[in-house]
Amino acid sequence: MVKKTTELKRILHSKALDFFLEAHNGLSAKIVEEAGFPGVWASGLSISASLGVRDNNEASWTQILEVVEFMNDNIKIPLLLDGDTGYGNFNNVRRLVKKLEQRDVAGVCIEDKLFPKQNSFINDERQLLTSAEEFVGKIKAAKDTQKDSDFCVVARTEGFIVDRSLEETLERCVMYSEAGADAILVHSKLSTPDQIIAFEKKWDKHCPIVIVPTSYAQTPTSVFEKLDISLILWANHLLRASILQMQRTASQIYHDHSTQNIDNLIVPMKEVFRLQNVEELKTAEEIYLP
Ligand code: SPV
Ligand code: MG
Repeated sequence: MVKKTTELKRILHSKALDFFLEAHNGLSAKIVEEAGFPGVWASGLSISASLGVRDNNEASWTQILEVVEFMNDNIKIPLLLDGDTGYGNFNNVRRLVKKLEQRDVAGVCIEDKLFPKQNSFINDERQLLTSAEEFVGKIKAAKDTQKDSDFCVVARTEGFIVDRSLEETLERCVMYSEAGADAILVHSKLSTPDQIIAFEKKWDKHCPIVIVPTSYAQTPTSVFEKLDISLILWANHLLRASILQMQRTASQIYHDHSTQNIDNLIVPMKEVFRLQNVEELKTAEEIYLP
């Protein structure tokens, strides 16, 4: 069986454009896998939102780790953790990588902002970049810590999010790649892929490129295929789908004082049991219970 780390590395380096979908708990991770995706994006935004907190490192890193453990235990495909800024400095990154490897997580993405981070789509002045040098130290620390040479460290630049120039963003990413990053994630909050296209045209490193087309979701996927993008992260869509469905269901039940009119909004109980793999426990009981 191929290791999750090796599979993630293969996906990043394959010629084809691949897609990971977001998940935020064990159940949604399983749903991503069953849909056919080759990997899971463990989104910081989605995990924190599902815990009822903001995407500002309000959930501690060990609380995130606990959720990630449930997610990764429930899937065979690789999981790429959105590790925000690494939850501190290089030393926190080292400990994070150690704990992720102990849990068989395939890789981590860290971004060049300051801790505590702010979500990239919230416009305010606290979107602050760290120095390229400090971030290079984090990448090197992560790569020096990992024991499995296939564990992947994705370096994410928020250069465009904080309105830095193409030149500076490129310069940063060259440094990140040279520091050992296995891939570069270039984020943009524009409604068009213009920054990504401009970046990709000048990017002459072999390091694969990952993008998150949330704000420029209307762009046809063929555009990214031609651009030589390696991996697309659909970063928050199961969270947003579940919010809508839960709101509809809650409101219907509230207004009806009944659950009679919601069958088209919910799955049958047997689907819950299937996703929990109840059958396996029944079989095991036959073997192990007197
Ligand atoms: C996440 O999914 O938490 C991300 C992507 O970091 S974004 O929310 O677009 O910043
Ligand atoms: Mg995030």
